[in-house]
Amino acid sequence: MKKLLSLVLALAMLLSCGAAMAEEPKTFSVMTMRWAGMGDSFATNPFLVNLEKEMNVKVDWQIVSSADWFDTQKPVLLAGGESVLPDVFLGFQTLGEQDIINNVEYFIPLEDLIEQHMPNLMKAFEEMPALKATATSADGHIYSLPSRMPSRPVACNVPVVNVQWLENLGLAMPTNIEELEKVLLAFKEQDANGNGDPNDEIPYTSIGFDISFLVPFGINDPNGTGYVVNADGSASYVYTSEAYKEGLKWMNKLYNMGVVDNEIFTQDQTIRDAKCDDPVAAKVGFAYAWSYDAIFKRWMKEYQVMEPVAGPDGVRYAHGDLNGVSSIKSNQLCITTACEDPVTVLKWADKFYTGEASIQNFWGGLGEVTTANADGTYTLNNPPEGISADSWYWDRSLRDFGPKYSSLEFDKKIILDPTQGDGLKVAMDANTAKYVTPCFPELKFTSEEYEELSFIKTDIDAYIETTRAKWITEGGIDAEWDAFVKQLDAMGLQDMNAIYMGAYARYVESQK
Ligand SMILES: [Ca+2]
Ligand SMILES: [Ca+2]
Repeated sequence: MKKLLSLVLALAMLLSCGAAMAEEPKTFSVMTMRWAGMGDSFATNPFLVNLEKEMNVKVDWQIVSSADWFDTQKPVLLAGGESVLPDVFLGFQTLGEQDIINNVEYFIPLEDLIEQHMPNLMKAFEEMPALKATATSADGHIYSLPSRMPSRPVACNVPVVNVQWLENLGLAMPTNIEELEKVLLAFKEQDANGNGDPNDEIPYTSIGFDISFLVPFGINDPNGTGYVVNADGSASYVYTSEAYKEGLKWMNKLYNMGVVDNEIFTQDQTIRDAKCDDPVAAKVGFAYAWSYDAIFKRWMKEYQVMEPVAGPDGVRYAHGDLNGVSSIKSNQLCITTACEDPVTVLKWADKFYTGEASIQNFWGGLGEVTTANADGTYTLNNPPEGISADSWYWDRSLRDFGPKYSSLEFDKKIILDPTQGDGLKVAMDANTAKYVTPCFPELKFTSEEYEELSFIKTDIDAYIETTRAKWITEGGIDAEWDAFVKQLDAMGLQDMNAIYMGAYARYVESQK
């Protein structure tokens, strides 16, 4: 044992002498989760390889697979404490906020170090205060670095209509909910797809209840939080609001008219997709969709993203996030107390916070997956024969995981193919993004709040789901509304609202 110790000491001395002369690279371990079967090919991304040389560091990548991570490895590791922890965790799926805040003694507060050593991130915080607010934990510290992904659309789940059907029936593009109602009814009553059968059209379909359908009533909640930001900047709960009630009444009316697919509450994605990509005829008239190319496939050319219809108040609303849908993420990199040199890690991580670094970490290296053009723009290269673009990006980059920041300005320099994939999502913004209003962000809570929410929210969400399905298919919302609100209060809605409003106030405050 003594011999070993002296050997280690000698080695350490040798290393530190070596560092003084030849500047040995500083090594730190980075643990990151990849989806099962993906492997570690991303680590050969030229940006990451070159950055090691530039910063004179050596990253010891510790790749864990999603197949073992969540149920097995992560709980063991967090229970094992500092001696078994890596220096760094990377990726919001590797460690989430609850993992960090419930084990906060193992994580280094980074806010002062960020100020001293991360000029790129400081600039990003200044340009986009939501980035800083998202990174700030409930106790006011920043334990993990955030990301903003490049070229994300502002609007999500946009309204898509079959324009061939409109033409076949001589109908104009609907501009408000009354006109939409008439169009959907015409789709139902007439032979909109022109195959001789007036009864094989499905005017509107979705998988389960889709909150997008109530967007014309002023409900914008792309993060699925259950809360909306009102015009005066205050926030409130969606499912006890007048807008939600009126929206469901309208949906029930449409259901009774026979224009809402009566299988929405029973069908899964496979069944819905089969309807949208029917081999014989286009079968669906109207839907809210993310990538409508991926849904309508062979009929895609018959569909167009329309401007959102105006609601009862005459205003058009769209579903989305002004900072980019699902663009801002927290928990992308945290440093444990096992790390001896957090400053070196942060100096390395700061290099991730430029536009050029972000496109390379989101799609792939320059000269390989991405190209820097002479005019200052950037394009994506075509994937090798037989590989889909998305799997190529996952193979060659950190993709959704890790620090990134593409500014709104830098986004404009990225040129994507507007006919498919990520580029189509951005192109779909043309008719919709201008109607997007501020949305309620994903928030961070204290350990106690997470625990309380896990009790209250599960019950409340389940109750909301069952009442909603009944009110859409059978009606009765007016008669049952007051009892519904009373029941929610009995289930702890006011406590839940207080927790959310407190966390939202902290979020707003930490933008300053
Ligand atoms: Ca019909
Ligand atoms: Ca037909």
